[in-house]
Parts: sequence; C-alpha cells; structure tokens
Amino acid sequence: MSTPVTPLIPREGWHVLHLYYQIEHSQWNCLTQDEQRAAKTNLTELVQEIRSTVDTHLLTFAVATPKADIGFMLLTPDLQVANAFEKRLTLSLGADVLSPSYSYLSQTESSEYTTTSAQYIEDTLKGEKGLTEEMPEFAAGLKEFEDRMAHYLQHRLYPVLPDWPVVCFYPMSKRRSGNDNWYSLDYDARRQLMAGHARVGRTYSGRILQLITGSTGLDEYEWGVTLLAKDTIDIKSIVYEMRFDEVSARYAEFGDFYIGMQLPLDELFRRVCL
Ligand code: 76R
Repeated sequence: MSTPVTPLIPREGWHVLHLYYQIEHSQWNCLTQDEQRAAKTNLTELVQEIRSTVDTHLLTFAVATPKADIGFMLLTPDLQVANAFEKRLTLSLGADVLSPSYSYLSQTESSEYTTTSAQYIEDTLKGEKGLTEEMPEFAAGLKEFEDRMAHYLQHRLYPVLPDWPVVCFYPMSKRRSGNDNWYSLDYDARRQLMAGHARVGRTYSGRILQLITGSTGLDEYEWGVTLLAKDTIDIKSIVYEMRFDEVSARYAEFGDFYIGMQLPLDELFRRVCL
C-alpha cells in the first residue's frame, strides 16, 4: 500500500496550471491505428475524470500559433492533485507525443485593492451620491454593493469559467526599476492607480471575463492574466486600452501571449490532426 500523501490545499483559493504542448507528429505516426484510438480514448477519459473531480475545472483549447498546439487550463484546490493530473495529461497520448512547450503555475486570489464596505460608504454612498445613513437608498445601495462584492470575491477565488471560445493567457509583473517601482508606492497610491485600472476594465463587462491569478514565488512573473472573450477584437482592444492606463503604461511588464480556442476534445483532435 502506498503512503498517503498530505494534500496541499491553500488556506483560500485554488491552484491554477496553464499547460501548453506541442504535438510530436513523428512520434504519433509510430503508433498503430489501434494504439492511436486507445490513446485518444485515454485522454478523453482522463479529461472526464478531471472534470468530475470536486472543485476541479479543465479548459481544453487549440493554440492559434505554432508556439504550441494544444493547451489546458486546470483549476483545482490541491497542488498534489494538480501535479498528478498534469503528469497524466502529459503522458495521456503515449510517451513523447505531447511535448511541454510552456506552463504556468499560479493561485486564485482575492485582490488587496477590492473596495471595502467602509470605503464604498465614504466614497460612493456619502461622497458621490450624497446619501446619509437614515435614507432608504443608503441601505439599499449598501446591500447591492455587498451582494455584488460577495459574488465577485467568490468568482475570483473559486471561478467557474464560461465556454467562451477565445482564451488569452499571459503572465505579467509590476515594474521595479528606478522611479517606477510599484513596490515602493504606498498602499493608497497603489489603490488609487488600481481604481483607474478597474474603471477601464469594467467597460468590458460582458465582453471580457478576466481571471487574475497570483504567482509571486510560484513562477517567473507575479500574475497570470487569463482573459476569455467571444471575439478576439475585445482581447486586442482591452489590452491596447490598458496600455494607456498608468498601471500598465508605467508599471507593467509582460511575458509571452498565448491565444487559444476552446474546443470539445473530439474537435480538438481533428483540429490538431490526430
Ligand atoms: O476590486 C476588484 O478586485 C476589481 C478591480 C480589479 C483589480 C483589483 C481589476 C479589474 N483588476 C484588478 C487587479 Mn485587472 N486586469 C489585468 C489585465 O494587459 C494589461 O495591461 C493588464 C492585464 C487585464 C486585461 C485586466 C482586466 N488586474 C489586477 C491585477 C493584480 C494587481 C495587484 O494586485 O497589484 C493585475 C495584474 C491585473 C491585470 N481588470 C479588472 C480587468 C478587467 C476586465 C477588470 C474589470 C472586472 C469587472 O469588474 O468585471
């Protein structure tokens, strides 16, 4: 009997793996047709097993350029489970058929800049709207805010991603150089800058679904940015517009960009000529 492994579940949130693979067609062509069929069944069953694991989600997509052929985004609480699924995914089509070309490890997180109820009362209800505690609109406004935030926080820590076709992923960090050192700004300055960022972001509501996951100490950059969209133009335009926002213009550094298209597995197999 194997020794039980202690789970590695964060106090809050889930682990997130973005996995990108090249398909080694020369290796694939060495398999007989029966072996190829069995390999595809194996991956199909593994995907079903992952998707039926509690609190676990898996996106499967074709990658738009030869940076990779296929990609997976895996969200699951336990890093031991994530690691085990990742090894099995890599081997699922047979040895050396899927060749890892890029990967990223991060965790879902709540934001340190999320507006608190106290801030909303001061800045918006009293400040912007001129309401006082006795007014019925005050209680209604506060409740509406708290419901929205509870929903938003739940989405950031425990997201369920829609099947929108476009999946954009890139990692990013905040700059630490000379006068442009994000980490030497005080909290209020950072919060104010992030508020500007969020204002731009909210204009894309319904067109862009963003998931920011934290990776400081876990991978090369400080965050993973996953954007889902129905139209690539919304990806291009949000990233462009944000370049002018001070948070990005002055403080952002980016890694490589990957564009994928979510597809059901059978279509994905056809797409990548397996
Ligand atoms: O209060 C909140 O949590 C919501 C406000 C918010 C935060 C704190 C928010 C809103 N983001 C936050 C944090 Mn964002 N975001 C990006 C990118 O390409 C670029 O220039 C940047 C990549 C996009 C496209 C984007 C979109 N955001 C962050 C952080 C963490 C910073 C930190 O903690 O220091 C990063 C790295 C980041 C990057 N952001 C939004 C969006 C969108 C679309 C929104 C609006 C979400 C909504 O209200 O539905």
